[in-house]
Amino acid sequence: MFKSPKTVLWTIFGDLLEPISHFFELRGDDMEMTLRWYGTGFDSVTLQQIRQVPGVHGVITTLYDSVPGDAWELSAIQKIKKEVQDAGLKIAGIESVNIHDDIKIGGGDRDKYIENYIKTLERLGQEDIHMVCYNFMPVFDWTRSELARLCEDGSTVLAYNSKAIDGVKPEEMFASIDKDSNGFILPGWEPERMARVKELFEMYKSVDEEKLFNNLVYFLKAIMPVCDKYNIDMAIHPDDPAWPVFGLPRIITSQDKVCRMLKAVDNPHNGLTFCTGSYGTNRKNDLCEFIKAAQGRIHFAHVRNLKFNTAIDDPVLDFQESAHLSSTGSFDMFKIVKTLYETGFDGVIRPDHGRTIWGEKCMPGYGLYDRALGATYLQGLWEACEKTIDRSGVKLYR
Ligand code: CS2
Ligand code: MN
Repeated sequence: MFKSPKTVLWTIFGDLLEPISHFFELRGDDMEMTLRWYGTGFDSVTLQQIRQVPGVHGVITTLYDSVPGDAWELSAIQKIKKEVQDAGLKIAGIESVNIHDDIKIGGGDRDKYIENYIKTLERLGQEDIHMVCYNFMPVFDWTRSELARLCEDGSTVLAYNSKAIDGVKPEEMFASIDKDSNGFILPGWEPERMARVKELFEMYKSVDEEKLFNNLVYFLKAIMPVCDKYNIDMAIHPDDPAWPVFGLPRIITSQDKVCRMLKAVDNPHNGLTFCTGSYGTNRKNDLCEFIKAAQGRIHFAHVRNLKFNTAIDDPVLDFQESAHLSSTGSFDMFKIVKTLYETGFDGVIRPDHGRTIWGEKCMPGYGLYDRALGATYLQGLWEACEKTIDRSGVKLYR
């Protein structure tokens, strides 16, 4: 087994150091396994349950009732931080601090909203939170045609069928998502936002890919000083699916486009959420080559599997989310984890959407059970890497 001195220390004294490890960078040079948690009152999963998932010491959370554009109150950040710590966990990062549409569009009020975003980052930094996931998708966050497709084993999963999506009007998309959501408000599909769908489409009319890209660069350049000051890693989430939908531009979709973005603001704090299930929707993306190309800039990894049901040249694209295991989907999950490992990734990682299993009543994709299985599986793959691959010469991220 090949281990750095820090990891060796952790291996010997881990039990003793564990209670204070949340307050110092004491863990080994490992990745940090987490679960996403939406907050009390929003999530069906409790912190106490998450605490019992082996190897999970942190959560990824947000102020779920915050509105894009508002500066987060320090007291609200402190409150959720305390709640998480009282449950024996730590906040490993935020997903998401959402971006106001004026910033994406380049509207008249963008500087005001960027100022607010900077205030939020400052306060997160003051509270020792150093990773922020966000996305730059116009109007819709992720898009699926079904939230509960029935699988052979009786579980249900999120699915995408291009024919079904092509037949839906954007303004009907919300109703179709809402009816399947088990009564939960899904991230990116908040009713206030969806009430304005037509207006939003109007606003984005003059925004093409190039304009959206320039607006992203403008935003990133403005926030880098505060990220430098507080050591905050910004981790942009890919567009899901990774191509334009409903005629709206999408720019975080492929290796070329993402590398251009990383170069345009060439600061290590300008980095990625590498979401395999989002980039992987586009079968032209070679996930492992992409990870190598983004080496050093992947601050957050969402690692999940997809199962394609149509051939690569079929005009109809149909895929569904699967369990995390390679054997249940189309991706080679070991190769993905191994590539992350070999390229020095030691950031925050989480299983992504899971299946709904064992009769759980939960937000589609965000039940406890299948994500816990995913977290355990991913840690198994990671351990196999640690025990067989020498990365002593590899520059780790942090
Ligand atoms: C996605 C997104 O990873 C995911 O679960 O479905 O909702 C993601 O959280 C956002 O795009 C990040 O801002
Ligand atoms: Mn994701």
